[in-house]
Amino acid sequence: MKDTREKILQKLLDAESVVYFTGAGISAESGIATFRGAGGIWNKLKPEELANFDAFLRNPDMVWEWYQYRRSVLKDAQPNAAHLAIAQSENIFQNVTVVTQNVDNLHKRAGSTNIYELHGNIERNFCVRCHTYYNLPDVPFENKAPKCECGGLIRPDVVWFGEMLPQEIFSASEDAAMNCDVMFIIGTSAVVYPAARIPGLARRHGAYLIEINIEPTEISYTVDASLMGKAGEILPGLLNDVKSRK
Ligand code: BV8
Ligand code: ZN
Repeated sequence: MKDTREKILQKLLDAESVVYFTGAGISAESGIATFRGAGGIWNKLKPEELANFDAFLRNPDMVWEWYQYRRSVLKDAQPNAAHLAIAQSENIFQNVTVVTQNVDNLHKRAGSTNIYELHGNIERNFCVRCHTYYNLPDVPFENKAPKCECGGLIRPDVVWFGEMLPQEIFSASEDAAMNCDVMFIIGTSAVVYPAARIPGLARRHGAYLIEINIEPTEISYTVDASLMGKAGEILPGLLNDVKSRK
C-alpha cells in the first residue's frame, strides 16, 4: 500500500537533503519528446541506429542531423512548472541535488544550481580527435557533421550506448543518493543503466522514495509513494504545501 499525501508531506517537512532523479518525462510538458513513452522518439527510430558512436562513424551527417533537430526543438522550449518548482525548492530544503539523465539543459535554465548530468549535455560538442570543445552557438546550425581545425569530426557531448558515464559525475550522484533523506524519481522509465541503479542505492541507504510518473514503471513496486500524473501538475502543488507548512 503506498503512503498517503499526509505521510509524504511529513517526510518532506523532516527532510534536509533532497535528490531529484529525473528523466525525459520531466521535459515532456516543455514539448520535448520522450524516448520510450507514447510518441517517444525511440518508437520510430532505434537508439542503436542513432545514439551510439559506431552509428556516428558510419553516418555522421545522419546522427548530427538528429541532434540538430533536437536542438532546434530545444531552442523554442522553456523549462516547465516541474523544472521551476525543483529550482525554487532550493529555498525550502537545506540540500537540493538534481541528478538528471536528460541532456536538454532545462534544469539549468530553470535556475537549479546543483545538477549532475549523467548523460552529458546536447549544447556541448567536442572533436573526436583532439577533444577541442565547440559549444553552441559556436557550432553552425547546419545538418552536416562539422569538422574541427585538426580535421577530426565534431560530436555531441552526450553519453551514447556502450559509452562510460562521466566517472566523477556518476560517483557524486551515488554519494548524493546515499546521503539523501528523500529522493524524487520523476519522468523516467528507469531502464537505462547504470543510471537506473541510483534509486535503488538511495533506498538501500534509507531514503524515502517518491515516484512521479504518468504510468507505472519498473521501479514503481520499490518506491514508498507513487504519484500518478504529470510532473508539472503534481510537483508544484506538493512543494508549495511543504513550503506553507515550514
Ligand atoms: C554503458 C544520451 C557500458 C544520448 C542516452 C543491451 C544492449 C546494449 C546496451 C545494454 C544492454 N543492456 C544494458 C545495456 C547498457 C545500456 C542500457 O542500459 N541499455 C538499456 C536501454 C537496456 N547502457 C549503456 O549503454 C550506458 N553505458 O553501459 O556503458 C560500459 C561499461 C564499461 C566500459 C565501457 C562501457 C550508456 C547509457 C546512456 C545512453 N544515452 N541518452 C541522447 O540523449 O541522445 S539514453 C536515453 O535514455 C536518455 O539519456 C534518457 O534520459 C535515458 C533514459 O530514458 P528516460 O529518461 O527514462 O526516458 P523514457 O522516454 O525512457 O521514459 C520517460 C518516462 O517519463 C516514462 O516513464 C513516461 O511515462 C514518463 N512521462 C512522460 N511524460 C511525463 C512523464 N512523467 C511525468 N510527467 C510527464 N508529463
Ligand atoms: Zn580536433
